[in-house]
Amino acid sequence: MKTLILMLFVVSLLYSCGSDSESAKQGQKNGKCFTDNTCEEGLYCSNNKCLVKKTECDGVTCSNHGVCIIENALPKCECENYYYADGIECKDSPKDICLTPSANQQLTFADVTEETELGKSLLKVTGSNIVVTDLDNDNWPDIFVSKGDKNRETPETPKNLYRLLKNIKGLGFTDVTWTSGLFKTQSGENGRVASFSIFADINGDGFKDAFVASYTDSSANVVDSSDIFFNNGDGTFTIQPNQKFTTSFRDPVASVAFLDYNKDGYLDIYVGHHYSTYGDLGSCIGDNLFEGDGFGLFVDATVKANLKTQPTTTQTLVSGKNHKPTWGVTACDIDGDGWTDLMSTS
Ligand SMILES: [Ca+2]
Ligand SMILES: [Ca+2]
Ligand SMILES: [Ca+2]
Ligand SMILES: [Ca+2]
Repeated sequence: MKTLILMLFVVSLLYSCGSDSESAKQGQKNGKCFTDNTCEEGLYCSNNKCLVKKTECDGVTCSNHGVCIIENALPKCECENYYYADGIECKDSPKDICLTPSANQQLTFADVTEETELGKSLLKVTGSNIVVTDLDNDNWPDIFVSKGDKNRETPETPKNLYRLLKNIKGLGFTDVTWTSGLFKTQSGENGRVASFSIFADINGDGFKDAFVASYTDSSANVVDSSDIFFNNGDGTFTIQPNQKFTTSFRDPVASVAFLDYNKDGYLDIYVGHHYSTYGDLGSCIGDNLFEGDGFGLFVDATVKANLKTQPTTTQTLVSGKNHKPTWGVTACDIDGDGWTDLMSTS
């Protein structure tokens, strides 16, 4: 009988030892983590111990610079100031949009204007505005250049006010100004006021759409609206129904920036307005922020975003809250808190 009890004790000891060694295996529940601080699927590593995930945020450290929240059933980091969320990490450098090449970067440039034929027939625009962007997603950057003029140009009356140039796989450029649809008016004619343009994918189809600005102050002979154009997916564009991007009859839009100010995933537009009558501070109408719905519709959110300025009076001049003639605007997360900031210069 004593022998049987001893045997049972040994068997039970062996069993419990075996059970302990199973649970202690690396990567398993309650075991140590693998050497790269991971565990088997469904588990996460905490203090070198593998624990069962109860929520999607378990195991998400946000690089120890933020907190994990669950949004649409997925983990997401809300990061501290000076950090931004990249997946489930909080990174400590500014987004690329705020970076410029460092001074010690050895960049060299060669003049290829003639070689690419830009110096010959293609580019006679005495342009002050240039945008380089890939309009047809062929990975070759295309060029929009404009003079910033207040007049219309048509195919029949060329004035070299603007040109859209498609990159031919690095071999040169071809003029697609009149075939692109980007210079059509609301009435469908080819040739509009196109003082400058900026590009971004407004409707999320992967192709860059355009905001074509019409700078038409009191000296302009013709008034075109500033308009949204959707990219058809091949570098041609379709004008969208007119929306008022101004609060006055004239639309002296001097500079524009796309941003997502409220982080709803839909691009918004900040529009900087110059003088309505050049030199007359009283003619300024102030900048406006327009909130986008992702489908091309924008509504004025200037007041809602506390960006409203006032007509020029002695009081508003002193407080600095008067409408000013804006020359340039830009949008960028200056302080790295994840919220895009604005700069408007006058
Ligand atoms: Ca291209
Ligand atoms: Ca698009
Ligand atoms: Ca938005
Ligand atoms: Ca910010």
